[in-house]
Amino acid sequence: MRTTVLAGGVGAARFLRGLFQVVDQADVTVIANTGDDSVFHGLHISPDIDTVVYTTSGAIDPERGWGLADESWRTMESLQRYAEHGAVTWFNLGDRDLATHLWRTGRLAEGCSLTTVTAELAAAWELRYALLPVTDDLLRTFVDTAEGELAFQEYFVRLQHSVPVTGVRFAGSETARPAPAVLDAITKADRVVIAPSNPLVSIGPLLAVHGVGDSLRAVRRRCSAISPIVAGAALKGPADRMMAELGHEPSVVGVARLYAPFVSTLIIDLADASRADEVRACGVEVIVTDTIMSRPGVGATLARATLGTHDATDWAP
Ligand code: FO1
Repeated sequence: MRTTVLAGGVGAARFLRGLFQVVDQADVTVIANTGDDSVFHGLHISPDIDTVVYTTSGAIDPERGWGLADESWRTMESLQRYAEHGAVTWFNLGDRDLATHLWRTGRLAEGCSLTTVTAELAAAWELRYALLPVTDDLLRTFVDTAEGELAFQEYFVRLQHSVPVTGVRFAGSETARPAPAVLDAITKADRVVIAPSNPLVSIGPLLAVHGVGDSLRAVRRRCSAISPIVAGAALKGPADRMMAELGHEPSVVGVARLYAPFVSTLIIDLADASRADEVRACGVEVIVTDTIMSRPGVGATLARATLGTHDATDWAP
């Protein structure tokens, strides 16, 4: 049984940790968002890929949800010296984490694809699942705000996602091709899961890459999604506010409307049980279960419930 997971950052990484308690890593492919990628100090940072790698290898800082545990910040302290000359000091790169960005940037400069260096990183962290960036080409998320158009990390980290968003754009999506193994990973999987990530800026960039949305549509019967919105609120990050700001109801019903073309089942939290019929009215089956993974054991239970939906599904597309 091959499982493919479409992933953003923290929520997806926590879901994967639960999934790997239930299925063999070797039977899983993860397609990661690269719209959050940025270049700081000449280094290529892939936050969602790294969050998935660090979380599933057990090295993540559990409080922050990004970066490594037991981190030190000497380089960032030293960088302050250059701040008045324009050095970016609001995006924090830990001393240990920097090794990942140095390695990635060096390999890309040697001509390696992001797919290759991501596979090398996953192997170096002793991960046995296939981790694929959605594309090897340039794909960058920008958001429209009252301060003008901002690169995603400017909005998310520098402004702490505190400003209203009036639009989202995925630069490069017109020409970005899916990375080599991505479309096969979707169409040949026995089940596809959209992880509990921000539908607009974590899953949105994946769907914007040519062929990804069409491939999901073609296997919709085998696709499910986990709502990142519980009782009208995002568990982490600005997904709820952003949905409201961009005209989507910030609820499981809003998530169902966004995902209905791509998934046949939505997994929603117990807190949203009363809205199950409204989700069904969007043409999507519903599974109600505990989805709040900060509680021990919930990740595995959620993974089991998610995969169970597929066992009960007629797999013909
Ligand atoms: N998030 C922050 O809130 N502040 C940071 O300084 C920060 C640095 C950072 C460095 C490397 C990395 O892989 C992730 C980092 N993140 C930071 C998280 C990242 O901005 C977001 O979690 C994602 O882009 C949204 O999924």
